[in-house]
Amino acid sequence: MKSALITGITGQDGSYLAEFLLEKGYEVHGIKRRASLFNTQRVDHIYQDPHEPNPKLKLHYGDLTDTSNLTRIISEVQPDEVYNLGAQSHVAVSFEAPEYTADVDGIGTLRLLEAIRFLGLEKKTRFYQASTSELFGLVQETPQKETTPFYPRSPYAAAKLYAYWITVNYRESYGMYACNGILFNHESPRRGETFVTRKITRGLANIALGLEDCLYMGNIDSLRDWGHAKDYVRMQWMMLQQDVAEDFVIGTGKQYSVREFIDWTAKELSIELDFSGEGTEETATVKSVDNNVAPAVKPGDVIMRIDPRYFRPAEVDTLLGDPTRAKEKLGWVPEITAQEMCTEMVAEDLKTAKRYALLKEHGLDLPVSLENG
Ligand code: NDP
Ligand code: GDR
Repeated sequence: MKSALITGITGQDGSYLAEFLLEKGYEVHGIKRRASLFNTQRVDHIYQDPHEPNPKLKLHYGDLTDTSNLTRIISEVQPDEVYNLGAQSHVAVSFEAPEYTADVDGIGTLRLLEAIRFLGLEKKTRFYQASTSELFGLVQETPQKETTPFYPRSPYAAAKLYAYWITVNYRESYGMYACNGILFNHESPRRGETFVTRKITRGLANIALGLEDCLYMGNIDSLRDWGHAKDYVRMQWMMLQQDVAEDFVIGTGKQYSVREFIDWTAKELSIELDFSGEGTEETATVKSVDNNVAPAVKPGDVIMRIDPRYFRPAEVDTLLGDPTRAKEKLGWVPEITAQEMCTEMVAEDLKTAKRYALLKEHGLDLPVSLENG
């Protein structure tokens, strides 16, 4: 039986990857951070009681900033594969916490690679690094592929640039099977609530049911290549099953604006929107609505405004992936379109909003914050 260690197992990708590897018969180990509240919601459904004989999923307390902890866990687990998905992964937050982001996302990667080498596992343990399309930043060619020059535009991207190159360096210096998946944005109903797609699906579902009034957005002209996290974790595993370690760009080859994603989401909720105004004055007003689906909304309601607080000091305006190499060499193609993903996300967020609306109707407290992210 193969064993895998996943950093970031409590995150979006980590949870899908853990499910995927368990189905493949792996023993899966994950690193979770100590938090003052439970933070394992995304993996609770696959959690196995450690008192049961031979649990296939084991969680270890740890942190990417803690070298001795990482070295001890790797020494205990002796993993065949390490997936480094742990990160301070929010681009806007990285401007607020640049040093911490560099430590976790950049040096954290070095700590893992060095632990593998120090423990003499460099010929046994294969290493996957969660690299990102944010490396392309201020894009130098369109679409972006493996040979496109990098131009990071945030502390997050600069930290991930270090992680990218140190992964290449350990491959070249020590003959490690170490590779980078340069992944474009991928989303799902498990996406963190402050990333743009989930902020939109959750926010508009809440507005449809009267739990919120208005969605406040940043730069809605921004263009992204959005895929589904399920398709992308399959690819992470495939990258570690080759004869030779190589880096791959993973995207869908299609791009849409944030404004289009807002429009799709509204349509899923049977709301027709009218976008008007420019720049920070732009708004989205309800043109028509089916009140069976969105009972709290009426024509004329302004349900989206721009709030400059969500603008970033430097923006990545456009990203579009060219996944040709992944298709030709690995036979990988994305199976879920961005629109299908949006449909799934809205359905899930609407379900949750209905539960909260019911609680509110009965004068009960809402179990989660409705903070707009
Ligand atoms: P999430 O933000 O959903 O998950 C990040 C994970 O990292 C969480 O489990 C989080 O723990 C953990 N983490 C954060 N800080 C630390 C730390 N100091 N030590 C250990 N673990 C930590 O990200 P995604 O699942 O979306 O992304 C996975 C990886 O892929 C990330 O590295 C991200 O940068 C990268 N990436 C993501 C893309 C995307 O579109 N989703 C695209 C390209 C790359 P906790 O739950 O406790 O917060
Ligand atoms: P990104 O994702 O920065 O691409 O990083 P995010 O969803 O945060 O932003 C995408 C684009 O939408 C614009 N935007 C807003 N973004 C947020 N979060 N909130 C808003 O209100 C808002 N309004 C407009 C942003 O400016 C941006 O242009 C994600 C993360 O998962 C990274 O970890 C990963 O590496 C990259 O994708 C690929």
